[in-house]
Amino acid sequence: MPIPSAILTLVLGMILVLGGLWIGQNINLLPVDASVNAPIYDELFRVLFSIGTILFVGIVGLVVFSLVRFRRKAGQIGDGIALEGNLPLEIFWTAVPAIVVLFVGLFSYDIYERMGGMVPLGHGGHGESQATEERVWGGIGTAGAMQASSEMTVSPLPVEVTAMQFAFLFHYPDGDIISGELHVPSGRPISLKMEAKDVIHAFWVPEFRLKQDIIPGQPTLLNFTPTRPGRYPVVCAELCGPYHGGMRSTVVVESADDYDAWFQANRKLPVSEA
Ligand SMILES: [Cu+2]
Repeated sequence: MPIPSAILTLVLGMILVLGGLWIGQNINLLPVDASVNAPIYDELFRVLFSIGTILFVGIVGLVVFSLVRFRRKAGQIGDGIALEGNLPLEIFWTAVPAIVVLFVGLFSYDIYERMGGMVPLGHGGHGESQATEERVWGGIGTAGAMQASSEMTVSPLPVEVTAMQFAFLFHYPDGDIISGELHVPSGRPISLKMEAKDVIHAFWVPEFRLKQDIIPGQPTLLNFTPTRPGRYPVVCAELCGPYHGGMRSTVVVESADDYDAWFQANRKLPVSEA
């Protein structure tokens, strides 16, 4: 007795969904996670990867199956049967993508909020900018940074980032250090205030899962807490001219002691408070 096609479709559908979920949970395509924001973002990526795998394998599988199963038989000429209108099927294939898109949209919003994207800006480690009522245009607030250190006794480390064709410059107001590499201590919240000199650039560290535009004349903020010592690339992620592809720097995440040593060796100003 042949297996009814409805049962077969159901079983294949379940295998597809379970397989997609397994792949999303167990196959990791991303670089190491090196900030507090990274594991939050990775949750979203795993879900998107599962959905993408299910849709890709399901659709390509169906196309290949149809190519083989409904192939023209020898001696068969003329048009196929005229098919038109199937209301339940049309409702089904409209509703499923609508639900998937709605779910992904709401979930993305939730992740962005948990990373600090919805926190009002201007409350970072740049007290002086608040005094002058300078307008900040966008960025990631301190929520993601705060989650890291449950004891919020550590104040965020302020760093001013200047982007230009084709380099990043990092200025540490505390010690008046200007560096081509971003040095940050692991475990401490960092608050970047960024502005561009010429055209729009973007600060992107894949290991941090963070990316923020840097705009001329409109400062943006990016708050994060690095968690894993190492050297990670800082990549310009906004096409900014002919040498955009070479616009890279490095973020060096070090232990508090190593960072202090670097800071003391490079600072120009005496620091009032530790
Ligand atoms: Cu650039």
